[in-house]
This record gives sequence, structure tokens and C-alpha cells, in this order.
Amino acid sequence: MIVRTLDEVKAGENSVRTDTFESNRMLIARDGVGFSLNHTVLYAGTVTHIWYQNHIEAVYCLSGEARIECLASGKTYTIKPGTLYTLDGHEEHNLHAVTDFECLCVFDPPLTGREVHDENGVYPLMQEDDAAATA
Ligand code: 9YT
Repeated sequence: MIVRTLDEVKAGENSVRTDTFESNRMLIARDGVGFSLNHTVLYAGTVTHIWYQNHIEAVYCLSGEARIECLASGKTYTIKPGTLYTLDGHEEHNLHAVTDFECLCVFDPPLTGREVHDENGVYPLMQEDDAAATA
């Protein structure tokens, strides 16, 4: 059984901060449960370009508000507490944080914990060995 707090993760090496969000990797590939789970906060007023070509991501909003803009379809959706979205078609999108937007993000395959978006909004498909090499 794994029991872990957000404060513990924030103080460790699996806390990632960028210009637009903070992501704390609560469960990672090394935990061996088949998926990873992040607690993420996107900062109010920011836009994050994301295109998970190698992963499926499900996002459940805990607090705040965001607008997701799917680039291929041009559709936008408002995401508020209690709403889930899942990028089951690897949709390229811009995520507009209207307020601070707090969410839980599940990834399959699981993140190693260290991933950051590349210039195309993609997370590389990392193996545990890759994470160890950057430690
Ligand atoms: C909601 C979202 O996708 N934000 C980008 C960060 C990513 N979910 C992560 O690494 O937690």
C-alpha cells in the first residue's frame, strides 16, 4: 500500500514547475501500478499548449476554471469542479486557465515523474532508466 501526501511530493524530486503550471507527481511509473497520477495547478491567466502524442491523459477538476481549446476541431469546453476530460484521441489543445485551475491528472503509460513538455507540447515516452539518468 502506498500512502503519500502532497506536501511530501512537493518537497521531493517529483515536483515539476514551469511558467504556466506546477505538477506534483503523486504516483509514478516506479510505483508499478500501471498509471500515474499528478496533482496539477495551472496558474490563472496562462495558456499551456499540450499535445500528448505518447500518452492518454484524464483530467478531473478539483477547483477553479479552465477553457480547453481543441486545435483540430476548433471546439472549446469550459472545465469546472466536478468535470472530467480525457484526451482519448491524443487531441492537441491549448489549456486556458481562467483562474488558478487545480486538477488531478492520470496518465497511461505512467509518467516517470520528470517529464516536461517539449516545444510541441509533448511529453517524451520515458523509461525508468531515462529518469535515473537525469537524477
Ligand atoms: C491539465 C494538464 O494537462 N496540465 C499540464 C500538466 C500535466 N497534466 C502534468 O504534468 O500534470
